[in-house]
Amino acid sequence: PEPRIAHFEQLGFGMFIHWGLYSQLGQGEWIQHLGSIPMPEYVKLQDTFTAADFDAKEIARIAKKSGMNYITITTRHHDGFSLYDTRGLNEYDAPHSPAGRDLIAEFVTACREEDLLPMLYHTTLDWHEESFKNDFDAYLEYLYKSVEILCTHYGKIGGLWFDGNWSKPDADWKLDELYSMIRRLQPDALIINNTGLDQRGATGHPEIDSVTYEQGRPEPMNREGMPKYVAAEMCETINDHWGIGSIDFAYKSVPYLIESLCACRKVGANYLLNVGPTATGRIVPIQQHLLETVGEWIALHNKP
Ligand code: FUL
Repeated sequence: PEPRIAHFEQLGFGMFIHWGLYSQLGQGEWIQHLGSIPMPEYVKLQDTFTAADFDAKEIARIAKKSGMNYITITTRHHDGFSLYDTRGLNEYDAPHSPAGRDLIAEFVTACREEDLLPMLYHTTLDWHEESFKNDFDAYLEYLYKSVEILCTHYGKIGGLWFDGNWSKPDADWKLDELYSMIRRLQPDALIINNTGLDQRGATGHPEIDSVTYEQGRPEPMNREGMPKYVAAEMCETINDHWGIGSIDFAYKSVPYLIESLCACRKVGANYLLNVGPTATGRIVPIQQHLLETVGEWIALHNKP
């Protein structure tokens, strides 16, 4: 495998973070769409987004203590709101909210301090940008400029984790252009795309570095006929929501989480375990406790 892929495969366990405007409603990251919330209503959430408890260093410490080696955070989810400074592309971003900060800048710095690989989830499906519906070329330009910002203002990033191409399976997403820009600006960054398709689909583009499995048990990968050696990653959430579900107590147990991690590792896949921080950006204690207990088990396991 190429060095970035070999390195990624060794990381084993990562933290997935779904956090954004929707976290204030406590009903998952799809609530704008599923709850048919009109745009003028939904965007008001920007005015109350304070990030008052978002402490990237604390999150990185929790990940480290939990035996994790990387963190993948939603820099922008389907609602279109960016946790980073879009530098004039639009004003639907954290710096233009009461938070007034570039939260992704804080995130990448904190990851590096704890020797964690910062991975950036970025949506490709966008409910906020008009052009997504009526001028796809203009939308792609906006999307690619957005990704360019992430590739140029945050130092060396671990990679991009795209999600949403499945929303327009027949569209020409011009992925060659997007991916070659990433290779040029961030040669060591991984390119991952949660295509929502099967193993084949996920590797459908030759630049993809890792196959994603969403909430399923990964199987030993059949690499026959694949354009190159790729890693694998299974993402799963700690209860039934990605973005916080405030009355969701369907928590997975510690043995279940350990079993999931083992199920991944025994076929060489990474386990990306999701937490949904609160409206203000704090990892909820019960989630922290579950994670850190898995971390204790990992620490025991790694003792000679
Ligand atoms: C899906 C998304 O639509 C969900 O909101 C979530 O981000 C999950 C990891 O991927 O495709």
